[in-house]
Amino acid sequence: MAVGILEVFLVSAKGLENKDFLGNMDPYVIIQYKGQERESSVARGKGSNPKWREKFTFKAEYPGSGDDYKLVLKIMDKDTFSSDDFVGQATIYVKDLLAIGAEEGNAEIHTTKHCVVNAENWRYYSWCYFHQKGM
Ligand SMILES: [Ca+2]
Repeated sequence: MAVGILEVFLVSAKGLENKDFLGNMDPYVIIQYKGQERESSVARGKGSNPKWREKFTFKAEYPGSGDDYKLVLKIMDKDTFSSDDFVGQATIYVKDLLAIGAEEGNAEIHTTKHCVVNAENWRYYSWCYFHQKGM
């Protein structure tokens, strides 16, 4: 079994539906991988086209338990006086990335567009990298 670090570079999103009725929304992203959760900073007032440019790391194993090798990214709108609104969700499947990383020591998915559920034109960009510990 290969044990390593899965890195996700959260780049930007485009064409999100604006969920804030007062003006431009304040998008942030909750990233989940196999029970681990990370949260991005809030792109205050950036509305439909936020940029984050932040890197997150997760512990990853291949082959690990279960077959759900996926990163789930929930895009939310931060609200001050009410609970945050759900904007959209994207899933990145990393099984191939981990499999190649386990074989070669490391592997990369270059910056890629991912569809955000609920609408065709929503796009989310990210970059993923997996490297084994000790390599
Ligand atoms: Ca807001």
